[in-house]
Amino acid sequence: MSATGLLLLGVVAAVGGANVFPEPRLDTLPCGTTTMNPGERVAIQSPNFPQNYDTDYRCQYEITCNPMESTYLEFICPSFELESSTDCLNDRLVVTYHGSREEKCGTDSPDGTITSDGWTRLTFASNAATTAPGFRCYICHHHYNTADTHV
Ligand SMILES: [Ca+2]
Repeated sequence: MSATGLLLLGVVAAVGGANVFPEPRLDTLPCGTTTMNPGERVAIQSPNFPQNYDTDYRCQYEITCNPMESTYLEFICPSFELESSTDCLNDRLVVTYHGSREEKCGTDSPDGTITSDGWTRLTFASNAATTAPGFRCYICHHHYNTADTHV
């Protein structure tokens, strides 16, 4: 059985948009730094998902793909709901990649984000009051020159 084949099946199923999402046992990334290989897919999610996340929580993910200059990452976020606040001052997911830094909260999801190269840093932080169901996102690693995997 090919691990790559399973990953591709998962991607195809996700693109199909079916309710039946035959989710392979994806690694849910721990906080911290991760290196991905071409074609890989990982998941990140807020603590307790789909139950409400914790207050006073902070987690940073830094993901690097090699070779960084010929790859990019795509975020697919089927679920995204943080506490909504002006300028996302209360709870937020900060999505950073080279050339961009965005603060996401409420239902302003990073779904569909394409990074400029194979590097990103995501920081999820909540304050001392009011939580929400949070998020679950998939991060897909693509090569610029393999159009067949670019969905
Ligand atoms: Ca909050």
